[in-house]
Amino acid sequence: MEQTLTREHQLELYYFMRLNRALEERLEFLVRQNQIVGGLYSSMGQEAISVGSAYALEPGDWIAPMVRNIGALLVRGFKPRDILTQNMGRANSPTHGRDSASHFGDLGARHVVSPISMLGDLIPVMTGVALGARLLGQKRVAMTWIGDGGSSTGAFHEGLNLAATQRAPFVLILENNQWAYSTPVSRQVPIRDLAERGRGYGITSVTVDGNDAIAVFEASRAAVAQCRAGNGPVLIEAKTMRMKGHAQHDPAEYVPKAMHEYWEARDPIVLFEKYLNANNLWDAKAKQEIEARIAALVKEDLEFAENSPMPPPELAEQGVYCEGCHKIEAEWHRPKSEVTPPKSSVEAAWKVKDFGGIEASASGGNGASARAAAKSAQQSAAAAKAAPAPARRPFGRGPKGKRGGGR
Ligand SMILES: Cc1ncc(C[n+]2csc(CCOP(=O)(O)OP(=O)(O)O)c2C)c(N)n1
Ligand SMILES: [Mg+2]
Repeated sequence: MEQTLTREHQLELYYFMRLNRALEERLEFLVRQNQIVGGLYSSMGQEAISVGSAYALEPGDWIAPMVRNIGALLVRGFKPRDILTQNMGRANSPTHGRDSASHFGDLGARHVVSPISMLGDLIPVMTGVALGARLLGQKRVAMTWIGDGGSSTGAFHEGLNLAATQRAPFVLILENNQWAYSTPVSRQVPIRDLAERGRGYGITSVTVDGNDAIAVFEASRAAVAQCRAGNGPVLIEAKTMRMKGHAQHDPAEYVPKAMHEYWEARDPIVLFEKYLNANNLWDAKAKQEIEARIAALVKEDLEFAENSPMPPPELAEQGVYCEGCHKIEAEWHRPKSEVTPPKSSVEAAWKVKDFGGIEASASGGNGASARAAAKSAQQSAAAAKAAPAPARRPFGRGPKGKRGGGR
């Protein structure tokens, strides 16, 4: 595939992945120091997915991260101090201490919709965001992430079907990290490649190595371009591994040792370092500079977070309902008259060519196979007629001829 990233871009990808990991390593220490409010859901080993996919978007596009997508938040411009204060429940965190983990967003400049805990629900929501942007005449793409487990929820399937039928400019990154709590993919879904789920809805669906940041970026870039050209949506299955337990409380002893080792040898950051070396994109000095920059930033922001106050108790009763705290206003990029009645109720712009019958469709199709299918259906109907009818008890009668208990 055509290489679209400059050396600076590639070093920036590395920087975000390393910052993602450095932050989560620090958060793990903070859990042990009892400084974290709520659970900590590590994305260790999955950094290439959050960073590589979010990096393919333009500033005006929309994202909705899940808990393992700190990397996407960093790409979107959030600072380590936002993530640290948020996880530590401090008054100056993005949610002012009201919520934890990466449960925050920014409907303003950064275009980040907050996560929804109910798995799958972000799919119809972000499809709606994508459709809303299209209605306003904006050329914007919406992206969210889902796990292998989350891909079995009803909302996943309903949302994806809506996105497909509306050709929404929507990109779904399906992080197949092999586990949903303690359930392996093989015990949850009867298929190996979860991209099949998107194909079932007629959506462009691809599978990529989720531990290869460039592969994730390139697949996402192509998906975003397809959406922007009006030919979306796209599902990208990124194969990876959840390298820690579900959250900090879970030692994940159910994970086979050999499986863990298999993925350990494919660490996305180590792989990317090898790639940068092999392509002479950096040297020891450049690596050292990035490491020093990250260490200084995390240290400074950790001090900031540790010195930040806890929220005052009375804050809990404020801001439950919107009290003019943010202005939500449509940003029209097309004349409103174009989409307001009576124009919206004009004659349908589409044509129905396939009437859906078993015979060859009006738009063409394989007439021979349709006729064969019709013939075989007729034959089974005739065979069913010839077979003796099964013995049946009269409806509503119990074993001794009394009336049954009803239905
Ligand atoms: C609709 C719904 N059902 C159940 C849960 C509880 N739950 C939270 S995380 C999780 C496992 C998710 O697994 P997966 O989607 O593979 O994501 P991963 O944790 O591997 O990133 C479950 C069942 C939930 N949040 N929402
Ligand atoms: Mg999973």
